[in-house]
Amino acid sequence: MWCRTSPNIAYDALRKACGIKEKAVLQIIPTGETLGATVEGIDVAAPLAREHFALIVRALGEHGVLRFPRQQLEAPQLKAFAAHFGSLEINVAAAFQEAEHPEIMILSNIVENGRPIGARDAGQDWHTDMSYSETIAFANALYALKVPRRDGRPLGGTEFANMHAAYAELSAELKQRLDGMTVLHDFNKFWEMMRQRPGSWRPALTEEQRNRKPPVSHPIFLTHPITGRKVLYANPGYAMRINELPQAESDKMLDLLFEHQLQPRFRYVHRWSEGDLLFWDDIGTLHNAHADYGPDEPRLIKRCQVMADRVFEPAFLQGALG
Ligand SMILES: O=C(O)CCC(=O)C(=O)O
Ligand SMILES: [Fe+2]
Repeated sequence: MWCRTSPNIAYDALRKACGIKEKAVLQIIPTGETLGATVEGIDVAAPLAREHFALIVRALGEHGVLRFPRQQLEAPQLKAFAAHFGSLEINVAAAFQEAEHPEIMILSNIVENGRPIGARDAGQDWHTDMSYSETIAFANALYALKVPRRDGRPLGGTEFANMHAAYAELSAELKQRLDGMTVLHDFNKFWEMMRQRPGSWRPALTEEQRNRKPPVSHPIFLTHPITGRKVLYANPGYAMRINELPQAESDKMLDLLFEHQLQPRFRYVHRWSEGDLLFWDDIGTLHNAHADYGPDEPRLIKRCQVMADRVFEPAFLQGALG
């Protein structure tokens, strides 16, 4: 049974509709924008109740980006939460992993004793996490410890684009024409683009790293496992070409799709607070980390990537969608 969540649904009605006990109720408050909801009434560090798991999966499909405010998480708890949704990825670049917890990556511009403690430029252009991987990503969990601020305003926001909406608003002709086509994605595209930026810390990928993540193809339209609706699955960060089109036509079509998918009406910015756990759907969204803060405005985020190895399984969906 689908529990649509809305700020207007009273606790009691929501509880009854979902058939869950009083203390298991959590509140999902949509931003009212194209993406995003705040999840209240849950301590992410505590064991995850089955009912909460189901509500979170559904809300993730519906809202794309979930914010769990005021959390207190250590690496094991961040990992334990994320692991409910799929296997955890250890990034192929193997840079800035938390000691003892290689599944946790550190994103930061902080330098301690002359050494950067994290990747300072992670995700600073439009992309979809791990579209370059044979098994794609399902979700990403980012936990904010330090948020840069200027004049009291938070900087370093993370912006998202809604690929359910982008697909829905493609013309019928384009939907039909592209249906069944596939896109080639390459990890090295984004890596090299970032590497070319002035002052980049990134070394060229080694042959071994490139061999571990060779370019892969995925359908240009995916059926989202949670919503059952189609999404546009192509992104400027990793998409190289549409395999079924001649090169020049593919280039033109990708440019058109990138422009389409990043229109302001599909976009939503998350502005961070310390203690936010942000959990987003990587199948139905793109994102871009805003690089609008300086080296003396510290940002520190811990990140845990969830793969889409379980979300397509009937047993997983049964547990989440009933
Ligand atoms: O730091 C951010 O806001 C997002 C970075 C990013 O793209 C990621 O963690 O996948
Ligand atoms: Fe990312």
